[in-house]
Amino acid sequence: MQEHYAPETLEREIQAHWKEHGTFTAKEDPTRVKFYCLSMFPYPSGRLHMGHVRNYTIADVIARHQRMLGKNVMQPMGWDAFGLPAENAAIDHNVAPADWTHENIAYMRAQLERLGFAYDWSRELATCDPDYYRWEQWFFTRLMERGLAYRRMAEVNWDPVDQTVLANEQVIDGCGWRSGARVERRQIPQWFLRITDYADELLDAIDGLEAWPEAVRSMQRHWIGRSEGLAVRFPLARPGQVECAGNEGQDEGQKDATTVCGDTPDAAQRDPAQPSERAASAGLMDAAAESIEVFTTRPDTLFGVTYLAVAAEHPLALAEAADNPALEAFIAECRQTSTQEAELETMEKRGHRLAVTVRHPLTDAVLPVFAANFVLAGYGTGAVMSVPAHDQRDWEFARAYGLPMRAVIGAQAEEAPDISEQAFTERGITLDSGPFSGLDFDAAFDALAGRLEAAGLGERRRQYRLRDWGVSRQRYWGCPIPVAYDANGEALPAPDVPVRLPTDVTLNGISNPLKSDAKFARVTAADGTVLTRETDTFDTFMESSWYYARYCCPDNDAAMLDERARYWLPVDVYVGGIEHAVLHLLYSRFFHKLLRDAGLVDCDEPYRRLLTQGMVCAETFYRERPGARREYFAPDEVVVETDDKGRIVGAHAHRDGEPVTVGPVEKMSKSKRNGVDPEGLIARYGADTVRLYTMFAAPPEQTLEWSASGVEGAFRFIKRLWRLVFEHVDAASGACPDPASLELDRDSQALRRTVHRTIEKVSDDYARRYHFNTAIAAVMELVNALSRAPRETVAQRAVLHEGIETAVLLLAPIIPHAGEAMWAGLGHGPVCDADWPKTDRSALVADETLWVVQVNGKKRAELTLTAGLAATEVEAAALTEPNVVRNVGDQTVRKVVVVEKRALINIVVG
Ligand code: ANZ
Repeated sequence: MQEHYAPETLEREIQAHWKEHGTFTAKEDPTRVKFYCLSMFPYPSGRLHMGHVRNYTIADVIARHQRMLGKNVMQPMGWDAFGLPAENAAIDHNVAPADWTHENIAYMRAQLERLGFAYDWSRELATCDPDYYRWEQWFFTRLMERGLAYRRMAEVNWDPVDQTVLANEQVIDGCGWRSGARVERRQIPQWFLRITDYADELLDAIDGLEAWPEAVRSMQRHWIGRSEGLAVRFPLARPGQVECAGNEGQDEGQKDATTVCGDTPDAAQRDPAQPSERAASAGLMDAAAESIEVFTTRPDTLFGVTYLAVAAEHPLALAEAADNPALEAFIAECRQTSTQEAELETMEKRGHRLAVTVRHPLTDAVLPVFAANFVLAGYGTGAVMSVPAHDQRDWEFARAYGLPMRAVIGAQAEEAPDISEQAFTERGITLDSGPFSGLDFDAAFDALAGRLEAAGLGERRRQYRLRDWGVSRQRYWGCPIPVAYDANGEALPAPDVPVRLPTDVTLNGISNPLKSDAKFARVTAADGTVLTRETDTFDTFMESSWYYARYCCPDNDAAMLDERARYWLPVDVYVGGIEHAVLHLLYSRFFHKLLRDAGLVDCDEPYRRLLTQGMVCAETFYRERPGARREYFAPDEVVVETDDKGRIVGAHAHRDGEPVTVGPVEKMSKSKRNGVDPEGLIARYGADTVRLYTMFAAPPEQTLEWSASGVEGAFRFIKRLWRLVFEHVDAASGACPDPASLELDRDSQALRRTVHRTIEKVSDDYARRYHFNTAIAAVMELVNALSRAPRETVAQRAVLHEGIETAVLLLAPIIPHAGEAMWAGLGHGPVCDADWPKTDRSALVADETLWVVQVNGKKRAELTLTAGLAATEVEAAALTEPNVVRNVGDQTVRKVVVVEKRALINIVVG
């Protein structure tokens, strides 16, 4: 017997075998059903952490299970290899980012191999490899041609001391991470992809993503944020206050004015640039600025408008600021503060009254205008009609600035709401709205929209929260944007795609080395003109937006994608972290649609099913230190004290025996020192134990709370199964007959029923619910039953044999190495190619049913009856059972309830 379970050598041997035989190399085969299983690829940070292990184990189990179901499975792996950490490491350790990245890739690849993942390594890709990013560059130039990539001014974080652009993560509390200087916001030209052109399709198609978690679908919906509303123009009452050429001689309050932002609604949707930019590009300040356009989703509140508020960077505010230092200071202050939407709700509402006033488009009342910090420059028109009675932000602002409020919506007709404490924000019936009173929301919307449209003062509009995707980054370690500029600053596709990123650079931590690289900066066009190269690189979300497609044909050096992408796509299941719910998943859905519209793929969505795994958490241990930061202890630096139920009640440090505080269970992290290094665990227990434990500890979507004793338990279980298998192999004499063809005694029938019920349950848990923890629990129960089973007769041994084989097959995707060894021990070929066991339905039919009999809800007896009896027969049997008879005594039987499904009989007496 292979007595000893020795994972270390066993796993290495089996991994070597897989490698040598190319077991997991996937080949396109149109005659077979394909299954593309994908995990979000890692950033090569240096070492795998437990979160990676969990993510990749989940996907691997799914992939191996699908293979056993007979699918043609492809499971690739690669590296999201561009990004800021490589630059930081380069500065800290004085290594080139490329070298650092490649070393990390090599190390982490070896770690992944040690975990026994069934990857097709022949498809491995790294996004920093020119063979990869050249196609991104090629595709970008196609997008430029089609007007889907364009350049405009946009804001960046500017460090005035280091004279450099900072990434968001380099801005700490508003200051540059290195210089400590207060960061400014600056406008520089940047590249954008027109994702807003796809806003409707991206939104509408979410309904079809039925195998995605609802949370992710709703986050995406919200991010796209389509609002149906009305653009309304409020004519300027004193246009002369704004320094605009071209408005001389026009009547004050003229109503059929043109819009202040100078855009058609259509253009505003195509390019929702900041209004200030749009205005500038439309030559606003030269044109007649005769009205302020607002966007509202509540036109029913129009009669309640008591003032307008514009963003600090709205052209009207900027124009007035030219000779108003106080306003200028206010605008500068607004620029400093972030305009995160979440903060807009909670921050103090502040504003500055402008000299300009407007007229209400229907009542003609003159209304004041404020520049206000709660109006976003980049949303809608950068201006809002303020209705303090019905909008809480407006209410707070009106309170602070002593502005009037007019209630125009009530819960009932003619019932004014109480707005003394807060705004009444619900929809209701219009009041005090002239001819528009007494209408519900929809009717008021229609009537007011119609009236304003007829007067040329407004139109219905769809507005999106989604902005075009800014893809320029002022960083070195990224894919060069394949653009060059002629002497006039005209942007042209780079004449020499692929534009290779120079890798022999020195980073000083301040400026982008591409800027000072004279060789890189110049390029000559086909006609001999010298062009200046773009030195910005792409946002790394660009590379991760299409890698799933390139895995289908990573070796094609003549095309970005080929017919193999049509075979494999869409991805059948995509496994990754919920933190990518919005940006990565939305960008790659968008990119997929771009690829489709370029004829490169033929499906509409990249990922059919999405599985978002939960965090891996563990206890924290710390000591407070007066005047210093908390000191955290790693789990191996403390001794924990537990109560008799195994719960942690206290802990002390190894080093001094003094107590440490047991902190909350938190996500494993370096800063809290509560991480568990997968490498150490694999060395101690083997990869199969780590895999089994991570799959057993929690269902994939839920948080996994780490437990060292759980790992130990998983290890013991594998050893038990191992022993069961090999003892059986040793004891077996000759071939086992198929138990289905044998006459079985009652116990063997029951055991066989357990075997097939387990197949049924585990198959469902694997395929439909992805609840591997309950699947494992079911196999554990089966193993318990098998260990106890008699093995005297041929029939008993046949059932035992079937049960043991079943247990091995059902666990093989989770513990693939031990699975291979045990399956080989049972006399078969590779388990990864074995057929997934099938339920024998005839084995499920019980010829007896065990009933529970209750009297007034209390269990009084168990009754074994022939299966399939009529309810009256069951009832009769229950009423004559001696213990039941005793308990009923001389009371009257009022009712007998027979619950067939639960095999339960309740006798109601009294
Ligand atoms: C008047 C009004 C009355 C509004 C009322 C709401 C309630 P969503 O649904 O998110 O699209 N708004 C418009 N542009 C804005 C900007 N640039 N910055 C800040 N707020 C802006 O929200 C649309 C609503 O948000 C609009 O409807 C507008 O306020 C405000 F009882 O107009 B509402």
